[in-house]
Amino acid sequence: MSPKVKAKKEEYGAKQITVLEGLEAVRRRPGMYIGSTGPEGLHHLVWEVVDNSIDEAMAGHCTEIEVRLLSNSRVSVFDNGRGIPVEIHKQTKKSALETVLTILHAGGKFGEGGYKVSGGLHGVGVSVVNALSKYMRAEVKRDGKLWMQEYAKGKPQGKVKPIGTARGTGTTIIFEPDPEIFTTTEFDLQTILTHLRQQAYLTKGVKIIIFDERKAEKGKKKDQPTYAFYFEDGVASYVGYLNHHKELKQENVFYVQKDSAGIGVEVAVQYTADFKETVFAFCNNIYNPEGGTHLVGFRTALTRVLNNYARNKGYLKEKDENLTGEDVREGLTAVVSVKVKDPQFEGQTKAKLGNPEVRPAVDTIFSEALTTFLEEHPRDAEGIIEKSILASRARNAARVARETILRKGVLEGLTLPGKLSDCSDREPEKTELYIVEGDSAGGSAKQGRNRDYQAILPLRGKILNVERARLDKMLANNEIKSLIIAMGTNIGEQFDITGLRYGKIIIMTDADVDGAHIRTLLLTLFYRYFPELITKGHIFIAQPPLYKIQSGKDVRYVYSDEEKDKTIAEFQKNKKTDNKKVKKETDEKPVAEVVEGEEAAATVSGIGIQRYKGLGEMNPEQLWETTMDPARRLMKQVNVHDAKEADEVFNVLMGDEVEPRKRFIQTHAKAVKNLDI
Ligand code: 0RA
Repeated sequence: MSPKVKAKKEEYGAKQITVLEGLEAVRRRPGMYIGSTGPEGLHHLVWEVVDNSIDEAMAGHCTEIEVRLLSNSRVSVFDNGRGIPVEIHKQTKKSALETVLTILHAGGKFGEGGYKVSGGLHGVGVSVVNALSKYMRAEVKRDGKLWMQEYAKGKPQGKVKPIGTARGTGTTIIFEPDPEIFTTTEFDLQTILTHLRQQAYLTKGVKIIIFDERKAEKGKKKDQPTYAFYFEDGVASYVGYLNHHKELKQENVFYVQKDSAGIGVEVAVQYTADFKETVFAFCNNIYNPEGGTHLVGFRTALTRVLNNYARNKGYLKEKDENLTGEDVREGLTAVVSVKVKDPQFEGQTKAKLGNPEVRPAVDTIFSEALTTFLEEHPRDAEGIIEKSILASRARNAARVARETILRKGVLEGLTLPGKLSDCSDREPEKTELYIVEGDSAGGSAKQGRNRDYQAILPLRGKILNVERARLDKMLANNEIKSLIIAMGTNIGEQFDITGLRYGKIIIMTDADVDGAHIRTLLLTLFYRYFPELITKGHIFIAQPPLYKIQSGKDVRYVYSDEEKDKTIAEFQKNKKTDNKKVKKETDEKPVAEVVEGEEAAATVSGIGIQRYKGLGEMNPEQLWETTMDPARRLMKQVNVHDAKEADEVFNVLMGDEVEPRKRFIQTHAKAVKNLDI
């Protein structure tokens, strides 16, 4: 054994072994560090590397970050910061660069107390990226030299060494995700653009450039576009972006950036004519979908300052009640971004900020600045206050409307609607209420059902279809009233889930645009007025088949175009086999002409295909077999996410603004091309 080798062996002391174990642990349980080994985890690698450059930018040492998507799933991230130090690190006795890239959580040790982006969902350190990469290369420009080290699965393939001279300073990290770890190693440009755009908004003054340099697939032309994000005004630019295309109630975006007791606070606000609130909260550039103490501080300050202003300027008279939090949030677009040294995250997904000291910091900085803004921009102030007062009136009007229904319809009458075909069972664990669109489908459902436990309530589509109907007006609508009475839960403050008469409430509409419209409306109704029915899993959507396909006596109902093609192919194959004329299979998809209506069922070499445009086209027996029989039917249980989405669609489809509605229909026209429009 040569002395050199021996010396090297001594270097691999106890410390080094734990290092290797650390990175081995990352490879053994990648999910623990990056959440998943699917596409999300894969992109996490990029976020992790870019975060380090963003830290350098936030510390004021870096102005530009370049992200390149290279061929073979490689990604390169360059920043013009100070460059990761390369000298020997005291504790590890290795180059600081090697330490940062090979030791878990070593990344922050060299910082000088700046805010780390790390600490939230990301922030596991670039060494984790290294461990999960088949190949990595780090290049550092420092002291006039270009330093370099390469790694494989996290292990250095040599020492950190100078490979040339360099002007300026900076760091480049190139990595290639390990296909042994990830289910896919293909990066999605859109995902990367969206994330980096957001990071650019949150890091004022940094320029992020993205190059897609991947080679085009065979036969596909591909240009290699460049994107650059640079926002001088930080989150104020973000709010402007969120509000483009929206009707504004406030001309100038409110903006403040200030530090208080070591907490950095940045807030931007602009009101629109929307009914919704769009507020994003971030801590150390990490989005907090569940909010947290920063959001609480922001909201309390907003309500208090707007009420004070409205009283002082006489918008609210003595007899008037204060504006509620809900009132001042209607039409609000805001971004709240805080920088905290030691962030604590809590909640279901560790995405809610918990630090208590953040709340008063945001409250103080935001309320002072907003008070000044309102004084200096009286026209904007007027727009905001008028919008909030309008929201308050609408809410009161809706409440009165609801209470009227409660008194007149549900509470006094208490008679079940005449068009309800009730079931005989009375135990909600067993019973189901089908809400059916249209009288003819209602007729089929009535005849096809099992009357022991299935009740049918037909709703007349036309009435529900009135465009631009407001939800509070809906509540006064007889169709909706019937539904509420049939369900037995009452509504509003009187809502009582123990009164629920059916365990399953099933929305059964046609597979066309009108059907989708009515479904959206019903889901919105449930989302806003009966959320507990959704969270407790009582709401379902029936899934009628799209086609009936028949070959001889073999009858199949299929629920998608894909399934249709598959079934036809299967039938054709069987036929060929039957005829003992087995030819070589081709890849060609079966071409089948579909004719609508039972009589005109299309035939493709003896295969009958019938497309169902509406529930009414099925006879009662078919409806039972395909859509209502618990043993055979397909149903989708509605979750809060679905309903929330429907609520958003509802706002677009039925809101006061015509433009977004037009846009929505245009952008979604493709998605619904198979439907009947
Ligand atoms: C700590 C100290 C210094 C630089 C960095 C960290 C640094 C880390 C990364 C990661 C990606 N890009 C980066 N750029 C810089 C330098 C301290 C000094 O020069 O005095």
